[in-house]
Amino acid sequence: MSRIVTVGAAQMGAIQRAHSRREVVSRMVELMREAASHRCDLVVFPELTLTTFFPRWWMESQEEIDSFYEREMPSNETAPLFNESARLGIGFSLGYAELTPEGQRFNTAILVNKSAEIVGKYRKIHLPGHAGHEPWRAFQHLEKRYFEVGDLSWGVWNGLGGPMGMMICNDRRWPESYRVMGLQSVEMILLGYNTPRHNPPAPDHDNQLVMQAGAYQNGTWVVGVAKCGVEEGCEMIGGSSIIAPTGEVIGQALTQEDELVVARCDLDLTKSYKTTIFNFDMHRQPDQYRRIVEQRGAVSPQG
Ligand code: CDT
Repeated sequence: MSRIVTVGAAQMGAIQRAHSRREVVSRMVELMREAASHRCDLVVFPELTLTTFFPRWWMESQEEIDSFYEREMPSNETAPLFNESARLGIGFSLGYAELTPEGQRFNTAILVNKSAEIVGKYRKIHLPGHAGHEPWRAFQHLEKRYFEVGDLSWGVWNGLGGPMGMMICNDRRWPESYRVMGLQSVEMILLGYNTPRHNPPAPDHDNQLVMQAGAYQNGTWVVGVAKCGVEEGCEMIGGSSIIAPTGEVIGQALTQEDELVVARCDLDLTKSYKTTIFNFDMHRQPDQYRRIVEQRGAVSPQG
């Protein structure tokens, strides 16, 4: 049985506030068709794909805030994606703002198999930015206002050719995100991002290095997919990348627009890492890592 998974990183260009979900979904269906024509097993869409990146605005009207969330998945507006997935026999992952029947709000990603069934769900854990209005910023980053911390940890699921997991945007900067999945033998991590070129407090932070490190240190493929371009005056980075377990970038988007990057990923490439230098069972020393789960912030050395 083949261990090759052909993946399409479906980078999306800017989505303005005036763009309807129907317009966005039709762009996504185009990318899905292109992926199918390249015989992709699955196609990966960005974080919060269906609307503009709304946490850039301080909003007070609940009705206005609610307009950015999905109450059901699939819905009338997103059904074409699921229909096309089933018709073409292609899986996908999709990020969206989730409003649960209990009124909880999460920054969510789902994994959908080739029969258009949702097989996995992840809710973003590392929410960046701030919760209060900070008018000095050129734009807000209010994920801490609009979302709760995810409550599902990081799962790993079979069903698309090998064990796959998801993380979302800022998670990619944190080694814990990768390692929780590494400990479940993940072989491909799918992640979407919306990253402003300039985060006002720290405009110089690197993007790709973290994904390369996470891939190598856990012996896994990583597929990082941007929503990019100039959205409502805010420039967001592209550079969607497919990264091998070697840590090498083997495919990368060149534009800041809708663009599909395709790679044939041999999941068996993960093996030499997982069975030698990163044989976790042989080499990890969890007793010595207690501080990681027992402490949140950094302390200073005594004396
Ligand atoms: N969407 C998201 O998580 N973006 C963050 C930007 C941080 S700037 C406050 C990122 O880590 O790319």
